[in-house]
Amino acid sequence: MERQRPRRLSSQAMAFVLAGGRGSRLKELTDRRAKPAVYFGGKTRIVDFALSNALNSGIRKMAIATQYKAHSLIRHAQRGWNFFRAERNEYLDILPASQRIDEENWYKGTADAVRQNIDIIDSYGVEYIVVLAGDHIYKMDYEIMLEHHVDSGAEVTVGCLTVPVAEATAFGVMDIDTEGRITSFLEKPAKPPHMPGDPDHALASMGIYVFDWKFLRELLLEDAYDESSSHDFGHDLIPHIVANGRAVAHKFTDSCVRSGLEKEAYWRDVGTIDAYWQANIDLTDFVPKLDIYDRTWPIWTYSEIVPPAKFIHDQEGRRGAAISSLIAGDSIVSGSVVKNSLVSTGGRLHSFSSVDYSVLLPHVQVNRNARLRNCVVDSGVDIPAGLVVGEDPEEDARWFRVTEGGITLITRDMIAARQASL
Ligand code: ADQ
Ligand code: ADP
Repeated sequence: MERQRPRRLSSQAMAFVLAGGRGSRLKELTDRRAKPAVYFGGKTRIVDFALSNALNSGIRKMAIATQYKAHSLIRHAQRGWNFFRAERNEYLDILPASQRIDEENWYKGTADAVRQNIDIIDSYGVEYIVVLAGDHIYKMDYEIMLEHHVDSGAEVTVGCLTVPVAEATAFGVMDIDTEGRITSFLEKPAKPPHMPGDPDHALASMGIYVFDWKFLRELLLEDAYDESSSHDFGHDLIPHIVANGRAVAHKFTDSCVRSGLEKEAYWRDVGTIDAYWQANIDLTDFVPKLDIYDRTWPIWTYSEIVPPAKFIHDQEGRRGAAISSLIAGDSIVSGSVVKNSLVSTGGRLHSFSSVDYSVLLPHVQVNRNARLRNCVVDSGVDIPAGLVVGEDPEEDARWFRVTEGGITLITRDMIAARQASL
């Protein structure tokens, strides 16, 4: 009988999570926090997916490179990801830009974020480095990607998936040969090449990479002296290895099938308000493609210890109810009806209000007679009594941000501006 390969590569690997980008297409949701710190799924934040994947894959050494508006992210990591113990050879380091060695510089690019921390990575004593983006929603077992990397003898293994050609301008797009070796790599091409025999799809990089640390270390030191380089993985390092070395593609779908994690591969960038809203609302499906209830692959987070969500009749006897919705702890739904929505921790929904197809971040208050439809409501917003959003786009656009897809983003500042004008 064939014996199972022991799970071991992850114990020789570290995860380096890139969490420095702003994610400006999320508009006012990232005015005060970096995209990885944005809440997702009622309790978690976006970065929890990459970190949980690493943890569940068996990786016990991690670093998070932060830069833009890092406070909310750092606070979250300190509160939620503080269980790594040096005594057990486990580490989680938060690496803010401009506070390293004697450099004055911020991270010039994603590769520079790794380069400026070479000494810390050296101290972990690992063979492999798994470079991750802190801003994607998906479940993935990186052990399988590490095995593929070692078995194929690649210098870099790039996670990839198929995307519609029209969307491929936002990605690194590659061609591969029959063995999966990457033969060309174009970062965000204006006219993306399609896959052979499939004019509608392109093979896109997920922006996640596995390297032998020794190999990457050398390359980063060379890159640092290259004045033509923007010190970015997608723009500089990956195309360089494709042209001069051995880069191999690791297909996300195949990886999912092998790990048995999801019935259907699910990966989202949630880079825009529309995509962010949709991925959250996807969780309200009868059988969502992304299973956050899988106890074999928990998505870990920081969460306050709070009382359970409560649903009550109001004093006039109107029922407080939620249907096809995710309601986090410390929420009170009193004489209000919630449908196909997410209410994060500490939601307070009052009588005669309704919430449909909306994503409420923590501590949102919806006062009496307010109606919300197709909204994303930022944390701490107090929705005034009687406010109706999602029924008259022109009126909504006077105060709030209405997206092309018809989703309305509401923040504290927007509500304050509206109230001040009344
Ligand atoms: P993008 O996502 O556009 O493309 P980028 O903006 O560099 O690339 O962001 C990648 C990750 O690095 C994000 O998590 C971001 O927060 C972080 N980041 C950005 N600048 C940083 C800096 N200076 N310091 C630290 N962290 C930083 C990349 C690849 C593409 C690939 C897509 C997939 O370049 O080839 O297709 O990801 O989404
Ligand atoms: P979180 O992202 O943890 O929900 P908040 O939404 O409360 O945190 O705040 C996001 C970030 O904005 C935090 O870094 C917080 O310190 C900061 N912040 C909150 N309120 C204000 C404010 N009125 N002015 C400036 N910064 C603020």
